[in-house]
Amino acid sequence: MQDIKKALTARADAVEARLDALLPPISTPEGEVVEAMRYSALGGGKRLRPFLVMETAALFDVEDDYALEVAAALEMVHCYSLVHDDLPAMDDSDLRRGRETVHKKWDDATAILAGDGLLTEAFGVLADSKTHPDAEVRLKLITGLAAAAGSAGMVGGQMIDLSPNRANLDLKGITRLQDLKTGALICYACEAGAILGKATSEELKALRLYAKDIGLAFQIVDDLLDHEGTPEETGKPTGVDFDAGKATFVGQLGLNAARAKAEELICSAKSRLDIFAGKAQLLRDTATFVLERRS
Ligand code: GRG
Repeated sequence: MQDIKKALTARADAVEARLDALLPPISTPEGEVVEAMRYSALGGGKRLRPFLVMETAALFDVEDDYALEVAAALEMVHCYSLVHDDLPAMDDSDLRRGRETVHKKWDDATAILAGDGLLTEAFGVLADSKTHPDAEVRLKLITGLAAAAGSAGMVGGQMIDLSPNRANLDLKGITRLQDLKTGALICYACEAGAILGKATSEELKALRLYAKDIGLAFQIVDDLLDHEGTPEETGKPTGVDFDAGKATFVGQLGLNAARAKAEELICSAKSRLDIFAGKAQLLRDTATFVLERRS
């Protein structure tokens, strides 16, 4: 666990510096929204998605500078989703990454615009030739992110999460919801590394299956932390889904079976990487990290 934590921190520092450069503060009147974007994107978070982009790209010896642009763009989309998710119209949360949420620190309108700004900026970063010299690669990165973040991915999952039927979902329904809401961006993170690395279809398939397994395990662990974690550990309120009466993996399976399911998925995720042999060790360790995380 020590090595993976060190590797995560090193990648997170690089992503932080890149985000800082990509979102420079400005002093004109619209600078307030940039301040809110920077507040959301800088200074916190595990940076798991950027890490997955960079480590999957490393499997194919992609230059770190290219992978870092994609990692930063994806983190912008993730941060936008958190800012909007915390709004009163959605999860209505005051605490994120151990700090006041954007709409609490500013107001709802600024939070909406900050999220919109981050989402839009992300596609600008992917379209920039700094991200990759090959326009076809950039196009694949853009269409992939649009699919993962849009109504067939994260936005669709969030819609199901907010629907009146949410409380009555069965295990299949919860799995689909989470595949879209949380899994789609995690899957894109691994796909992006494969796109940058011009992976074979077999390699792409292996990474997609790995991502699907860790994405679901990530969500089950999120449910477990909602029950067993504390706001000090997670940096956000706990017991929220339970109090809201939402159907969750823990609610459906019970604590022990939910943990066993997460363990099984992590074991499966690691086996998906066999074709990459020793080169994928950090990605195997990442799977363990997803299972053991407390935040
Ligand atoms: C508003 C379109 C829209 C979507 C929101 C991702 C999301 C969809 C909502 C977040 C709510 C939530 C707590 C989901 C559970 C899993 C999850 C995505 C947790 C947050 O991701 P982490 O743990 O956060 O990677 P950090 O802060 O480490 O980046």
